[in-house]
Amino acid sequence: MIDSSPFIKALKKEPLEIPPIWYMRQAGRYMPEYRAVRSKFKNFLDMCKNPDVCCELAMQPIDKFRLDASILFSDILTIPDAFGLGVEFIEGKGPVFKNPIRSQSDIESLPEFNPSDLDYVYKAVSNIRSVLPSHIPLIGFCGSPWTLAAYSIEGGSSKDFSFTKKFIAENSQMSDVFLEKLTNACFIYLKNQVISGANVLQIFDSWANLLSEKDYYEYSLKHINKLIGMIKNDPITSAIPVILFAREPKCELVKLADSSADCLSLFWSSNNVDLVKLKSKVSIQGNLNPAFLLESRDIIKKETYKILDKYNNYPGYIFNLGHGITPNIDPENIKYLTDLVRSY
Ligand code: 1CP
Repeated sequence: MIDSSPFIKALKKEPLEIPPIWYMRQAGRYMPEYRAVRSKFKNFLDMCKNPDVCCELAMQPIDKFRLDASILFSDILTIPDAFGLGVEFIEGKGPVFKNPIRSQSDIESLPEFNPSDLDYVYKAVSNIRSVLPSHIPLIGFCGSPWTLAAYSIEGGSSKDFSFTKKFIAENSQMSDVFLEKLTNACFIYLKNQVISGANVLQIFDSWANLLSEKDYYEYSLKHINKLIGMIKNDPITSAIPVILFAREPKCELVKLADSSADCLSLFWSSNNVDLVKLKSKVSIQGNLNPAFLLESRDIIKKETYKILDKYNNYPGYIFNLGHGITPNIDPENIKYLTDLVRSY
């Protein structure tokens, strides 16, 4: 049933008449239904720790827009939280870590990752899978080791992550140890999501843009390659398609395609994509700039058609945004966009 869904077919690079559609951050603050549930929780992570609520939130955009894929409702920062770094989301400030990584000894003394600390996530996956129509695939996800390390070292979000950059330059070897620990944790975490019912996996390298090309290979892509290698070599996860999202990496996209990811999710500024080089390797997902959804319907249409014209003949193309839906976007525009793509 799942294998014949348009989304899975696209991930296997099969050409389709109409591209499957889903949206990064399809569940979130732009939806009044989400805000109603969110208002009952002070700390965002407490909400993520409630599998019934996660199930309800994951289903909201599916029920409202009849999308072709569902994504687990959770966050990438569950792993640093499980390592004891004390993640909290503070209104207007974003994530704040009580115990960030500040020294080599903080890395040495990290507790062993205990996968069962994230049982609440696996339970959310199985709850969502049990209510999701059987033909709609469920995407499980994690942050890339590098992106998780950046938040953990910085102690939260930042414009330029300058503390993190200085830390890795001064503690290169120990940073590698930390990245290894995160890579192994990501694998076990994703494997448990698959055991619980995830049909597809996406890795978010949201801070790929912070690194020079050389450092990107060393601190991020090397570990992503290892993570996807583990997924592709484990009998439980080997058949699960993997999508890689990297925000403006400084290397050529074909280098990401060589990671053995099945699909590249393109950031909205990735315009000069060498489709010929990518064609035999990966399917493509993306990449309308979410900011266009704040514009008039005419502009939304024009910009959407530009994307569809470009990727129309690419085998295994999946329509998505080039980053997440922002809280200021009108849900009616998501409906308009979805209809637009389906009637193209
Ligand atoms: O207060 C609120 O309501 C919290 C808003 C929110 C939501 C809805 C956060 C806080 N996370 C999420 C859910 C979420 N996050 C999902 C599932 C929902 C869906 O996609 O439908 C997913 C897949 C994520 C992934 C995530 N979290 C990423 C990777 C994708 C990306 O945007 O690049 C990242 C970077 C995060 C970290 C994060 N989570 C939340 C915040 C405010 C942040 C920090 C963002 C920053 O550094 O600016």
